[in-house]
Parts: sequence; structure tokens; C-alpha cells
Amino acid sequence: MSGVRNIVILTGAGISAESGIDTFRDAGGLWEQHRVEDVATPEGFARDPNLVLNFYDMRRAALNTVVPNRAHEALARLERAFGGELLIVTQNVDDLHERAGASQVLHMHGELKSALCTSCGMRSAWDAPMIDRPPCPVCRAPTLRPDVVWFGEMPYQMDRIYAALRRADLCVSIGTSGAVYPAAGFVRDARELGVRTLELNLERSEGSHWFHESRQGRAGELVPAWVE
Ligand code: BJW
Repeated sequence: MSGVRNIVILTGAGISAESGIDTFRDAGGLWEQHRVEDVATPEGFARDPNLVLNFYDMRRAALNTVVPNRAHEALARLERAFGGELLIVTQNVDDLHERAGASQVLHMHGELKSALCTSCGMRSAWDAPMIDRPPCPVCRAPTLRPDVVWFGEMPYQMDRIYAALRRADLCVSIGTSGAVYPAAGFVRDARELGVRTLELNLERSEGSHWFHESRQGRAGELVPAWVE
């Protein structure tokens, strides 16, 4: 890590797999259990809101039964020890980075424990079911939805992510298949900016060839080894 002053770390579902949270595209993952068009698109929500609310209610409830793993803990340690700027850009909607102690976390695909009101646009911290259509705590309309980014929607805080990439001298991608844009494009963006790139993933991903270095293994082993 010597000579490195600014780090952007992109995380995906693989970093939370060892905590017991299903990934999307692995065998037995969420997209084998549910049709992506039904549960992760605005059109699916318009067609059958109960199906979608139930999908997210179950995942939000399950989140309270899991804990951060060695990979989340190692990144939180790195954040505390690192002298420069470090930003964790996570595609994950879980809160395991924060619960491990990281504070510089940007949730580009939203958060399970946040609700978005489609009437007034306000976000509220949320840890209860939505299936029974509770009112928005701000405007009282029964129009809450999970505060997550579905296909066809704009991921959050893209300006802040690209600004951090422009300042970075190291970009590390952990536990993501590189199948979903714009996150999948960050490695190419980073390389064009002259940023060093490293991938830590269980297997080679769709974008492995774009990285300067790619290491394969479980995040719970690779991440602490990289951090120490
Ligand atoms: C382990 C492990 C262990 C397992 N240790 N590793 C350009 C080209 C082509 C298409 C598009 C494009 N631009 C836009 C699109 C369309 C679309 C898209 O990308 N489609 C693709 C299918 C091709 N993108 C969008 O619609 C996005 N919006 C958008 O682009 O707006 C316009 C825009 C353009 C330009 C700039 C800015 C904006 C929105 C995408 C929203 C994605 N939403 C979801 C659901 C979020 C809510 C929820 O959680 O339900 O996000 S889908 C799902 O996929 C979720 C994830 O964050 C995301 C990525 O998945 P991830 O994290 O990579 O998980 P997996 O399962 O795929 O991979 C896990 C990896 O871990 C595997 O490799 C394993 O090997 C590994 N692993 N165990 C280490 N122990």
C-alpha cells in the first residue's frame, strides 16, 4: 500500500456471501430463485407490488440474522489505519460494511433499511415490513417503496463516485461478477484515468482481463491478506 494516497473500493454480493447472504448470479443465487424482471425492475413493481415488497421484506428481515465477516472487518480496519482518502462504493443493499465499523460507504444501489416515498421523494430509515403499505413518515401517503436501484434506474451518487475515481491511485474490486453497469465499467474508467486496478473475487469475473491484477479466492481470506 506504500505510495497509495486515495483508494476506491468497489464491493459486490460476494463480499457478503460468507455472512450468509445470497449472491445474485451464483448457483442457487437470488436470480435462480426469482425472475429479475419481476422483482428488480420498476415495471415488475408496477405489475405486482406485493411480490416485490415481499421479496425485499424477506431480505430485510434476514439481514437482522447475519453479521459482518472477516472481509468487511478487514476493510473497516484499513479505513481506520489508512492515512489517505478511502471510499467504499458498494453495490450491496446490506449494511454489513457499516456494522463492521466502516464509515466512508456509498451505497450506489440503495439500502434495504431505507424506504423511498414515491409521492414526496423523501427517504426514511426503515426496518419494518412494507407489505401492509405503511404510510410515509413524512407525507403520510401509502406510497413507500424499497430505496433500491432497479434495472433501468439511475444508480445513486454517480458524480461522487467518478470524482473519487479521478482522485484515486488504486481501485480495488471485491466480490462482484462485473455483469451490471455502470459498476462493471469502473475498472475501464479507472484504467483510462491511469489508476492501478486490483480484483479480489472467488473466480475470474467477466471483466477480469481489465484489471492489472486479479486474485481468486474467498473474500474472507483474500481481503484480510491484502489489507495486512
Ligand atoms: C465471491 C464469494 C466469496 C461469491 N468471496 N467472491 C451498458 C452496457 C450494457 C448494459 C447496460 C449498460 N448500462 C446500463 C445497462 C443496463 C443495466 C445493466 O447493466 N444490465 C446488465 C444485465 C447488462 N444497468 C442498469 O439498468 C443500471 N442503471 C443504469 O445503467 O442507468 C443508466 C446509467 C448509465 C451510465 C451511467 C450511469 C447510469 C442499474 C442497475 C441496477 C442493479 N440493481 C441490482 C438490484 C439492487 C437491489 C437489490 O439488491 O435487490 O443490483 S441487480 C443486482 O446486480 C444488484 C447487484 O448490486 C448487482 C451486481 O451484482 P454483484 O454484486 O456483482 O453480484 P453477483 O451475484 O453477480 O456476483 C457475485 C460475485 O461474487 C461472483 O463473481 C462470485 O464468484 C463472487 N463470490 N462468493 C469472493 N465468498
